[in-house]
Amino acid sequence: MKKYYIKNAVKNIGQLVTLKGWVHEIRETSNFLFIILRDSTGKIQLTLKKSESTSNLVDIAKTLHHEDVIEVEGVISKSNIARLGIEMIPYKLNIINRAKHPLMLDVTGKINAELSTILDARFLSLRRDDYYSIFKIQSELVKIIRDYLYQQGFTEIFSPKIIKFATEGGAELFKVQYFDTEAYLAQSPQLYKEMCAGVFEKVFEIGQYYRAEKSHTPYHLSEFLSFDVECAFYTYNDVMDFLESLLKDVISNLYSVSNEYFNKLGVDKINLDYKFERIKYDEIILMLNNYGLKWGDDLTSQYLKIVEEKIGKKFFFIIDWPTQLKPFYTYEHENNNQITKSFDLNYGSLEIASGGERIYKSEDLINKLKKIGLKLENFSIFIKALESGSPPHAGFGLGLSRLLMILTGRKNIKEVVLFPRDVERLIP
Ligand code: AMO
Repeated sequence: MKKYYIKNAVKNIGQLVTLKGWVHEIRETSNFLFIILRDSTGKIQLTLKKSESTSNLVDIAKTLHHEDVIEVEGVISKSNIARLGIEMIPYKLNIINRAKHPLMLDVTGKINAELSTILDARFLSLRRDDYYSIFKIQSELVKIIRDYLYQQGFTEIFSPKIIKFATEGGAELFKVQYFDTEAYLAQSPQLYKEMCAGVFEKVFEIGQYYRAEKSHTPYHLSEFLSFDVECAFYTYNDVMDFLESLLKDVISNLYSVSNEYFNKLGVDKINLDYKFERIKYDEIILMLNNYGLKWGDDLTSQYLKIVEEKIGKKFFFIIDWPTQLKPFYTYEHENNNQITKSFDLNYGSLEIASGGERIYKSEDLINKLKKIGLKLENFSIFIKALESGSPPHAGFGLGLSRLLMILTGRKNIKEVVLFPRDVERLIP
């Protein structure tokens, strides 16, 4: 049976329709009973005039509570007082399923709740206008990214999430029992996207990855949503050009498609009308030379906050990182093996992506693995792939939820993840 959605009601003034949804709010005056009915497409006021409605209908309506699931039949009419300018005058009301009270959370958003309650009661907090808007924006964001990449000739890939060897550092791995052997949850699709770029040339993946990081920051999760790209015959400068135009295009498209949701959130649109600066790691060290940072140190968030104060809250790349700070697969500069052809993309102090040019010659990779003490046999299949006609290639991984945080003006990544996973949270 086809469902009739509230968003279409406005086109059907004077018609008799059946609506199904949730009781969002109830208000009673001496002459009227007003129910705000909500479905996934919007809200509409049901107006019951106590003297006119059949008493049976009013009696049923008086037993309703927030979040009861109901079905109403009635006529859509224009209204001078109802929000949206329309209302329904019901003549039939059926209760499909009652919600058990007290509910874990107030869905109207009038009573604020702690983040932990919001996350425990996700099935309810998603019904609030703000969280509903965030995840509608996320859905559009992913669709726009996919459309953009398909238009540009990319192939979407799906790499395994259960793997045998680490790619992004051994300390952050979740171990899983895999039949009678040990396996790990993938930290990124790194080596798989590289192997696929050796065939399809331009590949991407949007998927969840796992880091057993015991971090308690507002930007780290143990399961995070990553948007990965890898392109054969691209340099790291090509990839930065590509990432910059992708973000500019995607975000401006998102603002127009999801305007209604950004308005509901009341957040300002971020300005993208500038060239993303490419600042060398060395220049950042110089910029911070009064703060005790020395060459080779990682740029932790305390330092990045100082950089943000100096250059402002905007997108910029930090390029040419010291070799020891980047993963083993990152290419070093030909004329200086202390630095790599790598970058991070930041929005102010928050890193949202990192990437670079990859080692594509097997002998270079073998030397690198030996130099840093990683076991060659763990990478034997990847080395074979590099020996089988591997093109030069470059790519990036972008934390989609970090981008969503920036776009929706949220301070904690958990707000923009449906069912986040961190050190303390495994349920729901
Ligand atoms: P990296 O480890 O820097 O690079 O990850 C890429 C981006 O993913 C996001 N991110 C996270 N988001 C939330 N919680 C986490 N625990 C978390 N860890 C990472 C960040 C980060 O910039 N293979 C490389 C990418 C590449 O070179 O293609 C990689 O994984 O936004």
